[in-house]
Amino acid sequence: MLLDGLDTFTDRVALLDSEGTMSRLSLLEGSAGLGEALCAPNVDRRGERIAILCRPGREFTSAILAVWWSGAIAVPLHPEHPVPELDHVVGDARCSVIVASPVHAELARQLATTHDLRLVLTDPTLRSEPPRRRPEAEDDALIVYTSGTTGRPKGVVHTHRSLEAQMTSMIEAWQWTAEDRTICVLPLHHVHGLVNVTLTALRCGAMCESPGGFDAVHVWNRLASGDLTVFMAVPTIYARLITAWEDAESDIRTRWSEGAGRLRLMVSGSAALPVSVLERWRELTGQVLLERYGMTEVGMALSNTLERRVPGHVGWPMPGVEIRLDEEGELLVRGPQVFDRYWRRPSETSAAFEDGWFRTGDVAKIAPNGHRLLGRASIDIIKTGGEKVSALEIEECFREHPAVAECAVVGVPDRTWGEAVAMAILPTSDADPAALEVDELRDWGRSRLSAPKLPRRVLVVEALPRNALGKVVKTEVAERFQPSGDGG
Ligand code: MLC
Ligand code: AMP
Repeated sequence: MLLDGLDTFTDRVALLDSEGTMSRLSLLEGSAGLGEALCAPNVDRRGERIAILCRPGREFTSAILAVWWSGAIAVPLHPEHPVPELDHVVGDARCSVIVASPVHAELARQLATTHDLRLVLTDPTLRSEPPRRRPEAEDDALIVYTSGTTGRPKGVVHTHRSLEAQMTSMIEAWQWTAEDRTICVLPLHHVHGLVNVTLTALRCGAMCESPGGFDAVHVWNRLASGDLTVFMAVPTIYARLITAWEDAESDIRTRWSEGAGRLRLMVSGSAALPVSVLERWRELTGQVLLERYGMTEVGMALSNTLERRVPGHVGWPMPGVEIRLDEEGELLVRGPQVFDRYWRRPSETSAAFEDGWFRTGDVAKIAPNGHRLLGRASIDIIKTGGEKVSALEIEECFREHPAVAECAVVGVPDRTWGEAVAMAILPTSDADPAALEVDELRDWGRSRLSAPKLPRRVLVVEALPRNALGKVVKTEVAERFQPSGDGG
């Protein structure tokens, strides 16, 4: 497992962040030292939930390993999220400790006060021998929050065994080795950035760069540098890289294209990859993006292969994954990668499984060249920029807005974001029209909802379309939004 293998390749570089490189040995000892601090002065943390509010790079990676050395369950938070969303996660997970980077100390202190948590700051001077006692494979390791069709985001519990199964499946399918070097531009509170990129690189002795977020010019320069072998991102990121290339001078374009052509693998996932993006990327770099399909609950389920990549298709089951699908219908998944349960939601957990198979809620079709995804069963789940958001959660929030009497949220196609959050509003009788401008609504929502949930398009209506039972007809709401090239 990941912790057991950390003392291999000890002299190799584990990661590169704004402070420079860090060897696997330093990471091993540093994380063990932080793990001790989490348990000081001799508290058994096994099974407790520890929130992580850390900068990507050495601080985040040391923190998650430290949580695991202590036997606790990691609950990664996104430091940019508004306080109400962080409160929901920390409260729902019933965390007892928060480990934070010094730059996030103030926010961590606020959360610690509200939820009565012990606060531990990352500290580069901590060092220790790794403890002998390791978590068991069946122990809970991670809770990541995901939006659903009911209520607020829920916690998806992965064990050490399910994470291990995900990592080894990806290592086998995509032939990761210790020679690989990658860059993580995705957030670490989702499986894509956390498991697929950061932990899998660590698991096989590869190196991971952490610039701390996505910046198109920086990514192009790193792709062009010759230092990287593997790159993984969501379709929106490829779309934005294409835009940045088109905005660049011709000598820069040539350098970027030539350099990016030398990576051994570029993967796209978390949302449908438009064939137009795949084709344009091939024109710019010579790389054929390998598209795969996954989900927080199941890790990576379907993937094109290194040898065979079919545009518009998501390929075949990943190693260890079993799928059930009649010709066309809801995709069901089974295998050791699948999560254990939704945190403290037994009825939602049992509703999500059918005879031991996990119901993905995605509609798929078996095609001669691999599987195709046709969409989601629920119209209330929107994927924007690779982030899954719940229309119902956004509606609930905006119903509190003084100018909003009623509202209905849908996802509408968008070239950059895949889907854009669009909201039809029936205003209150005395609503100030200026308050219904999209920028005003976004600003109002910013302190309540994370960025992907803020509406990009708004339509003021005189009535919402309803069926005979009085239920809003979302398909009709979506039709009222005229096609638009780009949500900005
Ligand atoms: C940011 N914005 C978004 C957004 N992210 N709007 C809609 N959808 C999103 N996902 C807003 C910002 O608030 C800002 O608004 C404006 O867009 C431009 O911001 P930016 O700074 O340029 O965006 P950036 O921060 O660079 O974010 C874009 C992104 C990010 C694509 C890098 O969204 C991202 O990391 N997405 C990936 C999410 C992910 O990891 N998903 C995997 C889930 S796991 P304003 O008003 O402030 O200008 C999973 C399983 C699997 O799905 O299969 O992998
Ligand atoms: P999340 O719940 O954030 O993990 O998102 C998982 C969802 O993203 C899946 O259920 C799919 O709807 C979607 N998804 C992931 N990969 C792909 C893909 N390659 N094509 C289409 N949809 C995808």
